[in-house]
Amino acid sequence: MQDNPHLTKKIELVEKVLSKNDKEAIRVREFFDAHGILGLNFMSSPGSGKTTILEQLALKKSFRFNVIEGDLETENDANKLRKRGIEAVQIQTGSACHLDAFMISEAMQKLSFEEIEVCVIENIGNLVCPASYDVGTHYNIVLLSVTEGDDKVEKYPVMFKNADLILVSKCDLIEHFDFDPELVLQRAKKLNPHVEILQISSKSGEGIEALSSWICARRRKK
Ligand SMILES: Nc1nc2c(ncn2[C@@H]2O[C@H](COP(=O)(O)OP(=O)(O)OP(=O)(O)O)[C@@H](O)[C@H]2O)c(=O)[nH]1
Ligand SMILES: [Mg+2]
Repeated sequence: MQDNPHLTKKIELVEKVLSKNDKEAIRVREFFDAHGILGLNFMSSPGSGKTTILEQLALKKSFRFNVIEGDLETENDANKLRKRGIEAVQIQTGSACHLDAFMISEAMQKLSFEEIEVCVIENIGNLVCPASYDVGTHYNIVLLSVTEGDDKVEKYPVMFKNADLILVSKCDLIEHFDFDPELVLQRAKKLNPHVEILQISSKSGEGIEALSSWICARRRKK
């Protein structure tokens, strides 16, 4: 096969961007580690319930957290969390389909970390781009709502391969959909044998306590 110089150049450019991002992500993680903060990256398709779960965690008050919100437009999600007493910064990417470590560093300047134990990043809603960018967090939490279908693990393997915890969200609706959480676990374990899975519903409250405990168990020493 002949070399395509345009393709080679594009690959080199993408690698350069990713390696710059990785270095910045290390700096973000160093900041978290130096300040005893647990960094969590929440990722999923749009509308699978990320913000609603964060609102539930805010009501529960099991740990002190702040939030960096990512969306293409609007300040809506940050405002929802502020109403619950959570300090939140909204990043509006305009067109970018993921957050990167530089955006996180900039947003962190606007947050106070003194009393904070956990910093949550709510990434842009999609199962593709966010999976490729380290944003300096310690764990990836990936939501898959029952309304999306249990085949998504196989269709979007990069996202689920990098998940530490999968939240099967909107499980209050499970009886209305052909969704098998056991199948999700089997498929996810093939990609990453260490992955954990929890069923959760912000409507019924199922799984909120378990998620809260999962996070509390991973808090750093202040
Ligand atoms: N039935 C049901 N609906 C839910 C649940 N969680 C969230 N929803 C609804 O799903 C919709 C989207 O929820 P969000 O929390 O905004 O989803 P998101 O993942 O933050 O969405 P983006 O930020 O746009 O990516 C809202 O109408 C919520 O009320 C749940 O557990 N059960
Ligand atoms: Mg949201």
